[in-house]
Amino acid sequence: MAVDYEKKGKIAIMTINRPEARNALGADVSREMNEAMVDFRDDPNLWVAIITGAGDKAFSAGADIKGFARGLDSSGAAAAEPARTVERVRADQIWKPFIAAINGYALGGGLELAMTCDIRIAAEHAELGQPEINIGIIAGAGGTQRLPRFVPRAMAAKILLTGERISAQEALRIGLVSDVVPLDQLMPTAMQIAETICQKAPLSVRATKQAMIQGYNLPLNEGLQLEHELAVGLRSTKDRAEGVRAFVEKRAPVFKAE
Ligand code: DAK
Repeated sequence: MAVDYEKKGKIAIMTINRPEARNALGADVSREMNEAMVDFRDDPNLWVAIITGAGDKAFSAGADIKGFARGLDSSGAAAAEPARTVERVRADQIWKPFIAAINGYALGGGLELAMTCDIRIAAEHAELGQPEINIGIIAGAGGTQRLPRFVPRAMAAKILLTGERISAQEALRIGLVSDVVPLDQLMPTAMQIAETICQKAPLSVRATKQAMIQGYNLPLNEGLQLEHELAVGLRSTKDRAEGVRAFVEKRAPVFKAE
């Protein structure tokens, strides 16, 4: 399998599994990641997903450059397929939250995939970058658009225009990741964050993500309107009644995504 897909309670774990190719995003990864994404989106018992890479070298080194090379050797059409992986696998089109556990290199499409996740945490030795310009393409799966929105513009420009990698510590400093931890703490930390989110009201979590993502590109007034509509939509949920009742009764709430 090019992607290992596990379920631990309410948490789905998607592990890109091509460590010998630095978890490059070939067509097989694309297909299996899409299947996992659809299952996660549609399974009511799954509330949070973690994406990571197999081994300790790479989260993902990006699109499969050898696939590009094969495309150059033939019609050229095949070259487009690996690149589309990162475009199709977009965690920011599913309102359940995603955590990227960056266990090594996150380069090109690998970083673009991590940037579609809501929370990014990195192992201490991880390196992040957009090296596409080294091979005559651009960061074409969202990199030129998301990176300047996520970090200060001067830093985004430096990363995108030099193709140089930055360290996990530098990624933390500029706000591209939220946490840097020793490698052996990476998955425990990701699981702990996921479990914390799983204790919250899931419809509230999803509405919050939707409001953040859809609101980002709206003028403030329209963003506030969207927020208002999502807030009103939650007023009649069973989980809201349960959350309020549990607070009054001084007990932990039992949320059911209803
Ligand atoms: N693709 C295919 N194979 C890769 C690979 C990749 N991206 N990265 C590494 N590998 C393979 C290597 O070829 C090598 O294979 P063998 O020689 O063993 O057969 C094996 O993985 C180990 O690699 P290294 O020997 O190089 O390992 P190191 O630890 O020394 O270095 C590295 C790791 C990740 C720093 C280095 O391999 C590297 O620089 N890799 C390339 C990273 C890169 O340039 N990534 C950007 C790819 S372009 C688009 C949408 C999206 C995209 C494009 C267009 N459109 C919608 C149009 C996205 C583009 C990209 O992501």
